[in-house]
Amino acid sequence: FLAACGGGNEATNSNESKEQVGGDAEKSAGAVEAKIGVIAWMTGSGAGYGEAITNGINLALEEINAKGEVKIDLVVEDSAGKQEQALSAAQKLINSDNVTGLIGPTLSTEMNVVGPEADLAGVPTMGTSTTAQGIPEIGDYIFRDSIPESLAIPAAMQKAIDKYGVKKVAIMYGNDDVFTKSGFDTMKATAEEMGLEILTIETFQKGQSDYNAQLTKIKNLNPELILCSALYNEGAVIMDQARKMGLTVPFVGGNGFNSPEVIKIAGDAANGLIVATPWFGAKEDAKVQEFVKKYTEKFGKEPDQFAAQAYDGLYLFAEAIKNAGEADRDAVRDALAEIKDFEGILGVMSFDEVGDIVMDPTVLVIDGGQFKLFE
Ligand code: PYR
Repeated sequence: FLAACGGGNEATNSNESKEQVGGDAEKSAGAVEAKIGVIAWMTGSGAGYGEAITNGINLALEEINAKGEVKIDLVVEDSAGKQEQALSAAQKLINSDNVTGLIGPTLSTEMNVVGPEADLAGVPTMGTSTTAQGIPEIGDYIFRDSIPESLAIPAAMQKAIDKYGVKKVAIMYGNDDVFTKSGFDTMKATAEEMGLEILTIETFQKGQSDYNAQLTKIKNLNPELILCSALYNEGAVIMDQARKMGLTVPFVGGNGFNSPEVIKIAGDAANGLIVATPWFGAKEDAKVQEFVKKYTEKFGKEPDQFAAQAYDGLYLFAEAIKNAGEADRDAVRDALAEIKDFEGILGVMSFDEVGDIVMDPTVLVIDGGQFKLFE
């Protein structure tokens, strides 16, 4: 299945890029050519992440190849949200496709196995949605352009606490995933630092469908805020079941929870979810608005943060390849590390000494079925 799926995507993507190069042959003369591998969660309960990520990357690819300074060929592989599948995808991309760099995988859980492999092989790797603690620290070749939970969650919690005068919280988290566990660690530490009373800590697992036991316990304790570290599928079902039992307090979630899929699954029950993110599509910024317009025209829906981070992720690679002047893995790794004040749709980006992005989060809330600025 993996080979068939990867092969299919590869064919589509290389046809696409061939067409673009063909149509722009003169401009492309002298362009630095490079192959980039993408590992994304394309099938199953988190397919919404992979769809947004590959859409964002494909839009960036079209623009970059049309400009003609760099010619990128993409090879896309599905990880299905699974460590083993992500790892075999990475091995294929690194050893058979001989990619210059990797974008992904989608989950921190997957990056924890792909990152060491890519680092050992000396393949520059950009996580565009991996926000757990310690991801860029995996090695010198591992970067990310998504802000860590350790920055995003305290920003969202602070705003929620200021606005609602919160003193008592309940925490829920998935205890079988690197990102949801890392988000929980930050939520607990931040609540303690802020002097909040933690009424209870409840856990769940991926794919769980009934959260009534945890939510009944939480409801009986009367928290003013629920801190919930979840991927969108579990998070949306939790909110739906909470609202159905009359638990109407706001939620604070992390990166994986920040997806329009939550609104699609939970409807009005998603109202009151507070998240911090570098991406806000309604920002009054020409570059942001042009991206939103093009993306919406091309894919028939608005981009989310996963699309935006992936779009900027390919641009960061294009910039590094251009500056390196060659598709050599080491040269591109060094050029990525040297990027300073790159103007993306997420804002002005630089990497710190470990390869983590330096960016300020914006706090958003779902209100009336839409993500809005939380003020
Ligand atoms: C992560 O796995 O890091 C996400 O943010 C989804």
